[in-house]
Amino acid sequence: MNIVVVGPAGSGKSTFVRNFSEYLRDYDVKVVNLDPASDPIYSADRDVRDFVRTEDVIKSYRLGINGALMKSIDLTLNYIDKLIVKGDYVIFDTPGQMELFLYSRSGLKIAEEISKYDWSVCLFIIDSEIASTPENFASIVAQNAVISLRFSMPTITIFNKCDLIDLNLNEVFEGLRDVGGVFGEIVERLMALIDYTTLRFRIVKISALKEVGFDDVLSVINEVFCSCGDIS
Ligand SMILES: Nc1nc2c(ncn2[C@@H]2O[C@H](COP(=O)(O)OP(=O)(O)OP(=O)(O)O)[C@@H](O)[C@H]2O)c(=O)[nH]1
Ligand SMILES: [Mg+2]
Repeated sequence: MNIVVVGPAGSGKSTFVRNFSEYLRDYDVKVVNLDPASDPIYSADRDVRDFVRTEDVIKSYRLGINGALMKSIDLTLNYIDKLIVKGDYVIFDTPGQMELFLYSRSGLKIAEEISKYDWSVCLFIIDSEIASTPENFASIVAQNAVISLRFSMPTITIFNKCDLIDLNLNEVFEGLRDVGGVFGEIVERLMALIDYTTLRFRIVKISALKEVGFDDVLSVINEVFCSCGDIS
């Protein structure tokens, strides 16, 4: 199966990819770097930077950093056949600028190509600190739904960096009930979305750095896989 790791800049995607692939070493696990802007911190079986490097795109196309990142993702699409690989678990690391990947046509095409033949799941890696207020938690629920819809993949939200903050989601849920006014109405409706996202399965808290919670990640992936059915 394919595991596509997405999340905001610095949330710990690459650290997760490095350590989770090591955790899965008894399987045929492959790692693919889809971030054209940074060298992988793991040994990649496929690396987009063999074909597209954002620093070169800046020079060749005389673009600023955001334009170059967009262009890099467009160029990545040309090499997608060379970047897709088979394995028991194929883990894809994605660019830090999640919105460029998520909202661009090329990003969407890349996700489509990845999930064409094999069952695919998205792991949405979030820094636990960001999830610690009711408002932010609600926006994460909304983002989870956006990722599922855009990529047509079940999306599991993973709360990372639990070694730094002990996220008490019961408190966050309590806080959500107390939010009033217009925002309260939005939150109330948004919470119904939890039933439609993989947050209903289980809250998964991990430390990608300290390798905590990886058993949970694997079992929730398998739960989602089973509930979606074998589409082979
Ligand atoms: N304490 C702690 N630090 C972490 C954890 N996971 C990642 N980090 C740190 O967070 C920083 C960013 O980690 P990366 O793995 O590069 O994050 P990323 O999402 O790949 O970043 P970009 O690709 O730049 O968006 C690094 O300094 C990591 O060591 C964690 O579980 N706990
Ligand atoms: Mg990274």
